[in-house]
Amino acid sequence: ITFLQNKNILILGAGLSGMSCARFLASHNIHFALNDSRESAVNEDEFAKDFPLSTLTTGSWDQTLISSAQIILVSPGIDTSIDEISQYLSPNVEMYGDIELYYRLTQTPTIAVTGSNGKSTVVSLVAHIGKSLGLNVELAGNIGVPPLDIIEQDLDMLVLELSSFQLETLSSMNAVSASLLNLCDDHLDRHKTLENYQAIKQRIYQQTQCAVINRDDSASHYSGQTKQLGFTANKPKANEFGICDHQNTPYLMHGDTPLIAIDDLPLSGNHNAINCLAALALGYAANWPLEKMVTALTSFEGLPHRCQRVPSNDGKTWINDSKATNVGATLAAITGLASPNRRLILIAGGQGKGADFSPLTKQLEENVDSAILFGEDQTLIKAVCPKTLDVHLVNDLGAATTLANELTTDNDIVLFSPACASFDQFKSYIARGNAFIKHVEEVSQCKA
Ligand code: UMA
Ligand code: ADP
Repeated sequence: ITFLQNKNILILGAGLSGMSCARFLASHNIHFALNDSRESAVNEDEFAKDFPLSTLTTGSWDQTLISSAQIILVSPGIDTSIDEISQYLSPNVEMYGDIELYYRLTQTPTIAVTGSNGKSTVVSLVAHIGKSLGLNVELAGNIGVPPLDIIEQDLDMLVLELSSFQLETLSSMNAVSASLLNLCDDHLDRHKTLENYQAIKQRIYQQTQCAVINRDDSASHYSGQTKQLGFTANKPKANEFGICDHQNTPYLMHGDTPLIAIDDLPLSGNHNAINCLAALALGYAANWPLEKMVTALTSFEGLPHRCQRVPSNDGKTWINDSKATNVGATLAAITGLASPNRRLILIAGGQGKGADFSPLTKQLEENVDSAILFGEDQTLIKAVCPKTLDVHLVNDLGAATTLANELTTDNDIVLFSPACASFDQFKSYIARGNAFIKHVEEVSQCKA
């Protein structure tokens, strides 16, 4: 901790990450300045009470604080390349995030996961498996728990979800195993190019003893010297994880050994079978017992807002996939739900974050009967819809749900998988998913 003492420390951002840094420093009697560009980011009286030795500045980025800081602890949501910050940084400043600080202070064994889609599902699966094995395991990172908040815990394993923003400032992690699950266009508004985004995600492999590779996605491959273990949706290599037919049913496999029928997994969709393989590979690389891990998979209940069925008694299947905030997630949902005998209506739209929507065209053509589009970037999605598709533009999610109800009858599937961020019309994907559930309750009751 001595490297933090007697330094000018500036925390940028007063959200979850920034406040965890503040609490940690205060618990060691180290004072700091906290700067948030938004007004009323924190309650000033509470701040003064909790951190009497430290200062709070809100409303704009403070040039004096930035230029005089020796250490800047930056929150993941803040783009430090903007002029208001970058041009005031001192040449000797050390700038990193809360997770880097955690690993400069502790050697907690870690399983780490990044990727465009499936991170939360895979880390939750790994944590569930670890707990089922009787281990002392905690989840942290992008899933919502800053690791500094649990630094005092003596864990058998920290299971860490890492966003590209968090990896950008991380270099001291030494994970037992780590995976870049997959990559598709996302966050290009900040990372500019897919190559740049991929290079940041690949940093995870430089900080692990075993790189867990998705053999089906070249962006997940790694050319470094680290030990590797692969997973694939096809026949696996010896000692790796994959999927094969066994007794005419698709099974998760370890090399030539069948592990469990995909139909016996509680999570539906091919992408979730792959998520299970990734979780098994990550645990296997940490020497967790395979047979017990497979048993643990069967009691995992899944996470809300990810291809989650919304209860209704109208004979239709309503699916809330509000967490699909990019094109890759929506493609996985359409592929997973498409059925030759049932009509599929897609509700999508929101903030596109600069993504290319054109990978949707083929799936829309093959598997979707109608598309209902709302939100800021609805016309960008409309532009990639095949000409033959029945497309409707509406103002908001309520209107989209009402129209979906009118367009459907018994046995049809309505998939709400937006392929976009929610921030144009909602506070978060959770608020958006909850709004959808409420709209479904209303419209399905109207008809009942
Ligand atoms: N802020 C400014 N100016 C800005 C941007 C932010 O002042 O231009 C301030 C905000 O007022 C706020 C603070 O910075 O007070 C917020 O910091 P933050 O946006 O980094 O958010 P945190 O609350 O610290 O949460 C972060 C992650 N947020 C982001 O990466 C945007 C959380 O991931 C994560 O759960 C948390 O750390 C704990 O690790 C959220 C997320 O949306 C869920 N992640 C993205 C995703 O999953 O797609 C990457
Ligand atoms: P993340 O934490 O990376 O956002 P989640 O597990 O929360 O991932 O899932 C986000 C979205 O991606 C959901 O819509 C989910 O159905 C979809 N998804 C989950 N796993 C995968 C995968 N392996 N490939 C593509 N999409 C996926």
